[in-house]
Amino acid sequence: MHSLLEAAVAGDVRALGKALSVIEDGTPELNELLAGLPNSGNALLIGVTGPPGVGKSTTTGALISEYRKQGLRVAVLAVDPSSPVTGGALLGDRIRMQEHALDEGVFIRSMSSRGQLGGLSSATQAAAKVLDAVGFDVIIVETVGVGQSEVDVVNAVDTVVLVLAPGAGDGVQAAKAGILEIADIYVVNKADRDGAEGVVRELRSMIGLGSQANASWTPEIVTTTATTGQGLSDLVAAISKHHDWAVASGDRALRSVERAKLNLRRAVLDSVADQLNLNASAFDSLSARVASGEISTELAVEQILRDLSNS
Ligand SMILES: Nc1nc2c(ncn2[C@@H]2O[C@H](COP(=O)(O)OP(=O)(O)O)[C@@H](O)[C@H]2O)c(=O)[nH]1
Ligand SMILES: [Mg+2]
Repeated sequence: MHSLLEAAVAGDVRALGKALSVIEDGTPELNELLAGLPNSGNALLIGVTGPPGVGKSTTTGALISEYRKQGLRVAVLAVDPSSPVTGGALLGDRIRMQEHALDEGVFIRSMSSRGQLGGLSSATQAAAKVLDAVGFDVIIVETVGVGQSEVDVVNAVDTVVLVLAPGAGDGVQAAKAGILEIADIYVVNKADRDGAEGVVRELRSMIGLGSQANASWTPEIVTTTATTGQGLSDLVAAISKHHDWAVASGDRALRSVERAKLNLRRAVLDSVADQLNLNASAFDSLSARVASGEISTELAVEQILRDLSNS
């Protein structure tokens, strides 16, 4: 693994692909190895999320073009939380980004989570860390839909772009999934279609109603037609603006501490669960004593924690 990472950092694309597969599989040594990676933390880490069909992949493809014009190297992680195997949706995504397939400054990869502790969110963070170390300037994480897993995945990025389009109930769907509140930038795509103005209005009122967690950043609404590239330079500008704000305000640092907290909590809980499974017979007999009323649940917990710290 270590030599894989070294080769990847040195520019070996196949080694990079293999390293990302190892991340997906989630080996226990992974975290240690990742900790040794040169981490510039300079990459622009963008999450693109939103309901299926609104144009996330088309927008991502258009973003690649914009950043390539600036001479930046771009990596895309197309993340599918629902399926352990690469699904049809991701196949379509790849086709929509195919014009970039032969560009050496572009790396596109589908990702799922097969065994990673902490699930897709940590797998995505680990992959982003590797891509950053390899020297990509922009890392775009595209998710397939809206749901809790998407919320987890967007927690792994610095700037969250929520894409919506004219159509039945998209905004409502995103609101229900809890994604509306965590977006930094709203894209109303398919501006060439009727109804885009309505979505902008709907968004304005939804944003206005919700109390914004971070008052010093006012989420931007950008209107695009991803298929023609119209509005894409506005989106790039909005992303830069958010990035600059996040760095200057300390929000970027704050998010990375929040991320570490979440990962740590999850790792601790996973580790305790593993230990309980290892000591199943002791756990069973404690449970029996709680059931008979011999000891309270609270006392049993204390004993378990004491045993864990002694083991
Ligand atoms: N009319 C129109 N169609 C678009 C636009 N952007 C994407 N599409 C089309 O919408 C469909 C779904 O796009 P895709 O990028 O795969 O959506 P995703 O599921 O959110 O990734 C495709 O047929 C795109 O060509 C747009 O700005 N205008
Ligand atoms: Mg897509």
